[in-house]
Amino acid sequence: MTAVRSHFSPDNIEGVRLGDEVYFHVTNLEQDWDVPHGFGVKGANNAELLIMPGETTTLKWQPDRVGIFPMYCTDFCSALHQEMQGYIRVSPASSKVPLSFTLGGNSTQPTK
Ligand SMILES: [Cu+2]
Repeated sequence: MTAVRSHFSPDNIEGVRLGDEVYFHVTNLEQDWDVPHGFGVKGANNAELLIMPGETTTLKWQPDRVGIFPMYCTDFCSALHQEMQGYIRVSPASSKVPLSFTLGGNSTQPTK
């Protein structure tokens, strides 16, 4: 995903299943050198990321339950910092929910 003031893209992820290992590769697309972004997921055991402009870093996350998990920017980046967030839905291991992701309600789910 990408991070630029003031959103992540995508910011809504479906189709993760319990037992999956999830790798978030987050790229900071800022043009200004002094605007790092952070990235954290509720329930992750490791600390959040700090991503400098132009860089990509990776957070590994293994959800421990079914449910909705917020992800968010953890570094104050602008007046809209608190809007820089999104959600991941974790479904049961037996679920058939396909992996899909959206930004602002525009589905980018691949065709079957
Ligand atoms: Cu931020």
